Amino acid sequence: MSTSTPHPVPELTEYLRDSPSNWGKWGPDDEVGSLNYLTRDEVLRGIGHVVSGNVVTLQRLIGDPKGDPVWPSRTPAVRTMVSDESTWDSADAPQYPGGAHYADDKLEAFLQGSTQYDALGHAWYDGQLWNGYDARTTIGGLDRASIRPIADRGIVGRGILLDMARFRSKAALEPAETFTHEDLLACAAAQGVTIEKHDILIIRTNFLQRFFDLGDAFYEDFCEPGLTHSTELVRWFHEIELPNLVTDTIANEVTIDPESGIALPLHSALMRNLGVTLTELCDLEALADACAEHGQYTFLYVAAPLKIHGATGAPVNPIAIL
Ligand code: UVW
Repeated sequence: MSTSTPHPVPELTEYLRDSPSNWGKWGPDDEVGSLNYLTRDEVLRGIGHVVSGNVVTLQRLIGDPKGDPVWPSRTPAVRTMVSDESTWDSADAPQYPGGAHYADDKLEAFLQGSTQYDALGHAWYDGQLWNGYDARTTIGGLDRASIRPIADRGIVGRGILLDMARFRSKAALEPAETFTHEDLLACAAAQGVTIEKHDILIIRTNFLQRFFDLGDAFYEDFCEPGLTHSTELVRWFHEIELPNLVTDTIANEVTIDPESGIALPLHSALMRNLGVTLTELCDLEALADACAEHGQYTFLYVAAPLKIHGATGAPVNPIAIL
């Protein structure tokens, strides 16, 4: 990963001192943060944007024969066959009345290793998670702000696709290429849509096409493109009461902030401080094509991450209904 910076890197505690916070807004026991903005009215608002009934799934294939892109310290999921027809070549094979055979398999996977929802307790600084929970509640499994309350709730609302790659007339954004909330607004205007309060923001970069084009060289000087931190950007997210940020990159923001040199500062400013839920590693290609074909960039967005006790995140196959 590229970590060279022109000056000493500030600590997040100092860097985000004046950053907005939603701690306490939904009570001392809240574990879903800004998803609280997705009320029943927001579900109905999302349904109001269904035009043709075209259903597009947004999950990346797990166990893709062409490879699974992952954050550099993680490894792709491994699926192992436990039983198949060859099992019955053995005299020890289980025998069921009637003679049925079956196939079984299992998956060993990082919960953040493919399309996933991050729990609000997934990332923190200064010894405290979302809503002020003690970071030591993460030891051995998340006692607070795990994925479970988010999975119990589900995520439904109006989705809006911002196709940054197409807006910049590129097949895909470049490594370390950045954009701001002003760029998102300009992209929306070019698409003929307006970002509204409580929208679920879905940003396409198509950066992961480079993984499939380059193979292992993809990880050299690893720095994904994405949103860059500024206090103005965080205030904008706060003002529009954004519940959920969804991208097709591994970590939702530029890997190393070019100005401060901090790694993933928006994980702290948005997830830890505002309670914004992050959804990563989506495959937005079919959605982008459908949106461009019909000039329709808003739709119903539905996601149900898996319910896993104490987990830091969970796989998901989000759905856009246009
Ligand atoms: C990291 O935790 C590094 O990234 P993500 O939020 O993508 O899981």
